[in-house]
Amino acid sequence: MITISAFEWVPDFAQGQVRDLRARWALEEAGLPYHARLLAMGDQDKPEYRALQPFGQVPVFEENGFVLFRIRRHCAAHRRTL
Ligand SMILES: N[C@@H](CCC(=O)N[C@@H](CS)C(=O)NCC(=O)O)C(=O)O
Repeated sequence: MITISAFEWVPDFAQGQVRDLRARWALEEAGLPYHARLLAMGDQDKPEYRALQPFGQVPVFEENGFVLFRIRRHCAAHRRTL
């Protein structure tokens, strides 16, 4: 199962602008099931998340131990489907 990280909460100005949207939209369009890993405030600074995304940003794409944190590469990873 694919997991995409996202912030549990963002301020109004950022609603609909956060980059997990692109990955999630692409997966929805492709009909690929995924799990959203929602980060609470401060979770992005925890060592376990920094190990996946050294800048503490979203999204991170995870699938069977394969991890990506650049959004355009998320789509490239599934280019045969997308
Ligand atoms: N190059 C990264 C950029 C990701 C990015 O800028 N994420 C923003 C949200 S749109 C973020 O997590 N910002 C929080 C922060 O930088 O602390 C990508 O394309 O995935």
